[in-house]
Parts: sequence; structure tokens; C-alpha cells
Amino acid sequence: MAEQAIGVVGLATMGMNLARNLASHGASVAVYNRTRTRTDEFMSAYAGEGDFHPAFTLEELTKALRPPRAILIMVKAGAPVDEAIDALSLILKPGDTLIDGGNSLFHDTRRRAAVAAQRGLGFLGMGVSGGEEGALRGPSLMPGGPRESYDRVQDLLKAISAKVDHNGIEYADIQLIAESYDFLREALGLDANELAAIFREWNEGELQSYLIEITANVLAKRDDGAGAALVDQIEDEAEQKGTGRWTSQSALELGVPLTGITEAVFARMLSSQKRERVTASSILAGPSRGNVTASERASLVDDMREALYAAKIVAYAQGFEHLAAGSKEYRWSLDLGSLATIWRGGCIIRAKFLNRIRDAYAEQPELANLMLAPFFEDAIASSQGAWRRVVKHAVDAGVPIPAFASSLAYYDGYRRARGPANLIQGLRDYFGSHTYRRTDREGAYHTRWAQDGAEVRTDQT
Ligand code: NBP
Repeated sequence: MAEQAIGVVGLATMGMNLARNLASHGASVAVYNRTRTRTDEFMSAYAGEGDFHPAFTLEELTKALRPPRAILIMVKAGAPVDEAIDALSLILKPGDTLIDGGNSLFHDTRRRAAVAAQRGLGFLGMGVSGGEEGALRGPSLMPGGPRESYDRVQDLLKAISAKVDHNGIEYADIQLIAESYDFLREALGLDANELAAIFREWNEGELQSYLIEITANVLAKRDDGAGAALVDQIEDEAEQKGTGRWTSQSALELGVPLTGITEAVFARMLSSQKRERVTASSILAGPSRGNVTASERASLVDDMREALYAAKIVAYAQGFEHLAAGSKEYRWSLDLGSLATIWRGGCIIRAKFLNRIRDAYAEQPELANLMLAPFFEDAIASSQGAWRRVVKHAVDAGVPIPAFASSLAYYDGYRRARGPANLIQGLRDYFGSHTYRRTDREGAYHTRWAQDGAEVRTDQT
């Protein structure tokens, strides 16, 4: 009987919980998984929770759905998504909609959307954030695709999503927190207990966010076996699934200086070179660290709080500039202010100041950079002294804080009406005749540097 409202393909962690979430909001859900046992297990565990219809072939799934059909694909990102889409598009009818909820690379999403459109099918690429718990109770959903496709499924998506954020910005956010932790521990000699108290206090102020809250919890956790802090027993090699790398790659393609996220990706890569680091630690020299007095320590802890706030603003400013550039290039018509509100709930970058971002875009929809909104401009202006002291102290102590340092360099570069690229242009013209433009006249010019030294205009014949 063709009566189910939506189909879910893939019943691993995310698909299973999204299917349950959909059913708990009154939707009738047809469920399918490539390996039958998963479907059987799903039905025996959750059949009583809602209106579920098990399907054991994609044909059965399609037949169970009310036209125009909507199918949520929750399979492993990459080739499995293409396989599922290919198989489904042979059976679906024009007007049906496919939603890929996997962590797909957006270039893949664009390709799949184009193929689906040729077959008359609707297609949405939908980032899902919030993990298992979010999928069940209210994930952050970031659907993208043709308006008509979204309109067809928006009621269902709105019903199950978080009511009140997976994205690359969280990479920068997490990296900044890790660098703060490292600075306080290495340069100031604080232990995990003291650090837990500091992050807890920070969570009471302008830094209040889910990530700061859970940092305090992770730092406070004792290791069951040894009684020491668990964090001190965790291996210092960070993994990554690709989101940060893809975000950086896209920023490079779009020409956006996304330094925070890119430094975060590099830092995770360096963290993975554990064996080399261990070897280098006994070979390469660093500075000798001077003693820090109690009052210097207290004032640097305070500086770090302010620096974290300022650097975080820059990370978001870069992230939003990237989104704006993507929106323009790919004609996505993104509403940046409402993106900030989507991220407020459900996702791990839920942060108090997302409201400020929403307000900034509400006041100036064409805002070129978040740092130029009065609230953020003031916030950075008042924190910049602390931010510079932290970077100086870290450099002197030999503690790497790449995201803090690069975002400060970005800030200083962005606020300069004239930088050093004039010399780069001079050099490019010298070694490759690439020409340059002048500050005092129109046109493109080349200097015959190594010949007679004369300057010629090259854009006129
Ligand atoms: P996994 O990423 O672990 O994928 C397992 C699912 O993919 C199973 O249902 C498996 O079926 C199915 N599958 C595979 Br593998 N190859 C297939 C193919 N060729 N055709 C059909 N099905 C295939 O599941 P997950 O952790 O639930 O994540 C689902 C998607 O959501 C992924 O793209 C992931 O990146 C994304 N995501 C995950 C999270 C998270 O916190 N886990 C958060 C946000 C987004 P089988 O049972 O037959 O092997």
C-alpha cells in the first residue's frame, strides 16, 4: 500500500535515529537497509514506537511510499550514496525527491542534483549535525537544493529538526579551545583540575557555548583506573573525517582566506605525525621558559579568555565570508543571518553569540565581513591587547598557537589599506613579466627590469 510519508534508506546510527525521530513526529516511515538483518533488528526494537513499514528491496520501499515520494538516504558518504541514488532513480518517478543526509562533499551534491534534475527528480543535499542524540531528538539540518524540492519536504524536516549547527567553523572553534588549553597548561603550568575550573568560569561569560561547557567536563573527568585526569591519558593524535579539509579546499577554490579552519586542519595533520614528533622532541631546540609569577599567570589567564573571544569572532567572520562567497558563486541565495540561527540548536557550535551574528546580518544584509559589524568591531577592539599579549607570550614560551596567531595576522592584514603585495607584484613582473597596476594611473604596466629599466604600458596596443 502506497501510504508511507517518507522512506529512509540506511539504518545505521543516523538513519535509524532519524527514522525514529520522524515517526515520533507522526510521520509514517518506510525503512530499508541493504543488509536485511539491520532492518529486522530495527523492526524488532522499534516497531512499537511508531508507524514503520519494513521494506527489503528498493522496489518494495518505493511501492510503500505515497507519491510524490520522498526518500532520505543515510548511507556511508561517497560511492555508497551514488550507488543508492543510481538504484533509486531507476525506479522513482518524476516529481519524487531524494534527500542525501550523508556527509557528502558539496561538489558531489551538485553533480548528483544535476543528474537527478535531468531525470525529473528533486534532490536535496542535507548536512545533518548533532550525532546520534541529535538525530533522535532534534538534529541541525542544512538542506540545500532547488526550492521546489525543499518545499515538498519542508514540513517533515521542520518537524524533526532542532528548534531554536555540521560545519567547518567548528574545526576552528575546537582548535582555538585546544590551543587555549595548551597555552594555559604548557606556558602557565596549570593542571587539568585548574583548567576545568577556568573553562567553567568562562562558560558564564561571553564565551558561553556548548563547546566551552563540554571542555570543562572533559577536563574535570578523572581516570577511573589511576585517579589522574582522564584527558592526560588520552593520546594526542586528532582524527578528521574530511569536513575541515573540504571546507579549506573549497575556500581555496573560492579565493577566501579561511585561515582559522585551515590552521585547524594542519594542526590535526601535525598531531597525527606522532612518531616524528616524539623523535623531534629530543632533537630540536626551543626557548628556555622563564618563571611566571602568580599575578602574571592570573592576568594571562584573563588575557586568554579575551583572546579566545576575539579569535573566535575572526573564525566566524571568515566562515561567513566563505559562505557568502559560495552563495554568490553557486547562486545559493543563502540567508546568512538565518544560518546563524539554525546553528544555535542541535549542533556542536551552538553559541551565545550566534544571535549577535543574526542581528548583524539583519541590520546590514550586505555586510562584507562580520568584523565590520559594530558589535564585533568593538569586541575585537577591546580584546586585541590581550590577544597580542597571549600570542607574544606563546611565541616566547615556544608553545604553538597557530589558529590564534594566524587569525591575528588575518585581522592585522584585513585592517590595512595598503599591504606588501606591491612588492610581490614587482617581483612577479621582474621574473615573469606578469605586469602590475599603478596607484597613480590606470592601466597595466611592465618594467624591463633587467634590460633598459624602462616602464611600458601593456594593455594598449
Ligand atoms: P555509516 O556511515 O556507518 O554507513 C553505514 C550505512 O551505509 C549502513 O546502513 C550500510 O548498509 C550502508 N551502506 C554502505 Br556502508 N554501503 C552501501 C551501499 N553501497 N548501498 C547501500 N547502503 C550502503 O552510517 P551512519 O554513521 O549512520 O552515517 C550515515 C551518514 O550520515 C554518513 O554519510 C555519515 O557521514 C553521515 N553523518 C553521520 C553522523 C554521525 O554522527 N554518525 C553525523 C552526521 C552525518 P549495511 O548495513 O548493508 O552495511
